[in-house]
Amino acid sequence: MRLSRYFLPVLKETPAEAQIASHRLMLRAGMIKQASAGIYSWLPLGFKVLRRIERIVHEEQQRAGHIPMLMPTLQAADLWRESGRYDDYGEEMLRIRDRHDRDMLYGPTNEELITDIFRSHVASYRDLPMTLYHIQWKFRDEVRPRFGVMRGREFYMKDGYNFDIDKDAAVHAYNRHMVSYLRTYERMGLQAIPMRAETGPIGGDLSHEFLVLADTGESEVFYDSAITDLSLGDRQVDYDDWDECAGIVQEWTTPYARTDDTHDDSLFNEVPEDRRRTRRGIEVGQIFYFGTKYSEPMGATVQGPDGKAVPVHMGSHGIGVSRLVGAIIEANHDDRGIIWPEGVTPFHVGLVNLKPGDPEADRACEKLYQAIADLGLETLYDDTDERAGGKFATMDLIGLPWRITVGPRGLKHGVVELTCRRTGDNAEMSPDEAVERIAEIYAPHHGREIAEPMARRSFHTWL
Ligand code: 5CA
Repeated sequence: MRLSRYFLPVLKETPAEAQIASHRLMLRAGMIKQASAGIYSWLPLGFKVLRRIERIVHEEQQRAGHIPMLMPTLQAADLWRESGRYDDYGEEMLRIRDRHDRDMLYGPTNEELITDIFRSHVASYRDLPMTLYHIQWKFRDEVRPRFGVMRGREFYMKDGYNFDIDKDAAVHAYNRHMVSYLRTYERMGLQAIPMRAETGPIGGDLSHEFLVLADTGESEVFYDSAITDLSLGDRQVDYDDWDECAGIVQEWTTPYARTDDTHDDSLFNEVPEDRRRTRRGIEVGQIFYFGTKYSEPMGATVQGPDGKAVPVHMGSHGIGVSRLVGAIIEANHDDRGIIWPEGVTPFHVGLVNLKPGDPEADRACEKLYQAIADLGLETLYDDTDERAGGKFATMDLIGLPWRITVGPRGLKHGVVELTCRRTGDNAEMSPDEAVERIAEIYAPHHGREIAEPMARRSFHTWL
C-alpha cells in the first residue's frame, strides 16, 4: 500500500479524552474514531489489526476442532425468557421493540440462541461432542464505557459453545479451550495468564479468565512468578487427547494466579515470598463450564446410549477480539508510539523513501516493494513528500515492527537501512539482504496455518 493513496488520519495532538496509552495511540495513529460513547468506527489501519487478530482466533479455533458459524446481533426476547435471563441480565442489556411491538435485544452473549439451534437439530449422543463458535459484535450497555475499545459498549467477541454428553466430556472441552487460548494469545505476542474466576451472569461453577499483565489493567492480580516462565512454544498438541490437554491445564493452573475476585491471602502466602507478585491485568478472555444451566430449562436433550433423554453439558468460551487490539498496545508501546508484535502487525514492513522523485530511490523502493510482496508480505510504502523527520515519526507512531529506509546517499554505496522498531537497532545492508532478513523474520508467523496440521477431526476453511 502506498501511503499517498491510503487513508491514515494520524493526529499530531494527544486527544484529551484518552486516559490510557492504547486509547491515545489508537486515536493518534488513525485506527479508530468514536461514533458515540463506547462505540467506534474502525478506520483502515485499525480494521487491518482487528482482522489479523480475528484470523488468528479462527485458525486456532479450527485447529482445536471447533466449527465456525454466524449468529445475528439482534435476538428475540422470548428465548431469554425461557432461560430466565431476560429479567436477570439487568441494565446492561439493550432492549429494543420492533414495529410489531415484539421485544428484541442486542445480544450481549449467545447461550440462548445457540442452545435453541442445538435443540432444533441434534437429537443423539452420536452427534457429540460438538463445539460451535462465531465472531460477532456484542452490545453491553456498560455504565462507564472507557479506555477506548478496551471497555466499549459495542465490541467484537469470539464466543464458542461446547455440547457434550456428560461432565467429563465437557471438562475436556473446557481444557481444550484453555490450551487453544494459550496458543492463540502466544501467536499474538501476548502472555495471557489463566486465573480462577467468578462466573457472574453466565453461571456455572468452573471458570478461568485470561489476563495480560499491564499497569492500566482494570483487575488487580496476584500470582506466582513461576507461571510467567511457562510457554507452549512450538509444542504440538493433539486436541482429542484428554490426558494431554488435562496435563497442560494442570501445568498452567498449579502456580497460584487469581484476580481480586477470587484472591485468597492464605493460599497466596504459601508461594515463596520472592515469587509473589501483585500487579494489574487486562481480561482478554474467559472460559466457563456451566453444565445443564441452559440445556435443562430450554429442553436441549439428546438420547443417550441407553435410549434415555439427557440434558447436554455445556460451557461457553469468549475472547475479546476488539479489546485485544487495545491490550496488545498496552503491552507493546513506548513514548514514540505502538510496537506491533510480528503476528498481528497491520503491515509487515514500513518502507521509507527519503527522496521521492529521485529515479534511483524510486526504482530501489519499487523493487523492494515487489520483492516483499512476492514473499506474501505487506508493505506500507511512504512515497509522500513529507520531510524525513515527519516520516519517521509517523512510522514510529503506527508501530510497524520493521522499517526499510531508502535514500540516494545510501544507494550510492549499494545499501539501504533496516531498523527494528522495538530495539531501535539499525543496520545497513544491500536491498537483497534486507529482503532476506524480512523473509527470515516472518517465516515463523507467515503461512504457519499451512505448515502445521490442523486438528484431525475437522478442518474448516475460513475466508
Ligand atoms: N458467553 C461468555 C463466554 S463466550 C461471555 O460472554 N464471556 S465474557 O463476558 O467474559 O466476555 C468474553 C470476553 O469479551 C471478555 O473476556 C472480554 O475480553 C471481552 N469483553 C467483555 N466485555 C467487554 C467490553 N465491554 N468491551 C470490550 N470487550 C469486552
